[in-house]
Amino acid sequence: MSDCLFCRIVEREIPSTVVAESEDLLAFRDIDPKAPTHVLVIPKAHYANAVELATADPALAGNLLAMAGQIAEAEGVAADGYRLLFNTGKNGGQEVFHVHLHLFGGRPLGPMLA
Ligand code: DGP
Repeated sequence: MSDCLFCRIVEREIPSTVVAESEDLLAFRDIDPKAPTHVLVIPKAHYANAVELATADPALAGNLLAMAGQIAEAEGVAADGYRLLFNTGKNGGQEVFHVHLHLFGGRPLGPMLA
C-alpha cells in the first residue's frame, strides 16, 4: 500500500533505524520514543491491526511476538521486564493503521492506564 507509512518503511522509501529483520517481519525504533527502548515490530505485509493479522496468519502473529522477545533480550531489558502493546483502532490510540507491536523497556512503566 503506497499510502501506508509503515509499508513505505518496509520498502525503505522512508528511513528508519532497523533493529531486526526477517523475511516477513521488520523491527525499527519508534521516532518518538516513550521509553529508553521503544521498538515497533511489524509484519512486512499490510494488515490494519493485530486481530486482522492473527486471523489471517496466526503463525506470523506468533513469530512477531517471538521477535519482540528476542529484541527485548538483545536490548538488555528482558530481565527487568517490559511492555508489549497493540493499540487497536481510534479509541485504542492507533494512529498508523499497519499493525505494529510496541516494545517498551528500560524503565519502570507503571500502571497500564494513566
Ligand atoms: P500508534 O499510536 O500505536 O499507531 O503508534 C504509532 C507509532 O509510530 C508512534 O509511537 C510514532 C511512530 N511513528 C510514526 N511515524 C513514524 C516514522 O516515520 N518513523 C518511525 N520510526 N516511527 C514512526
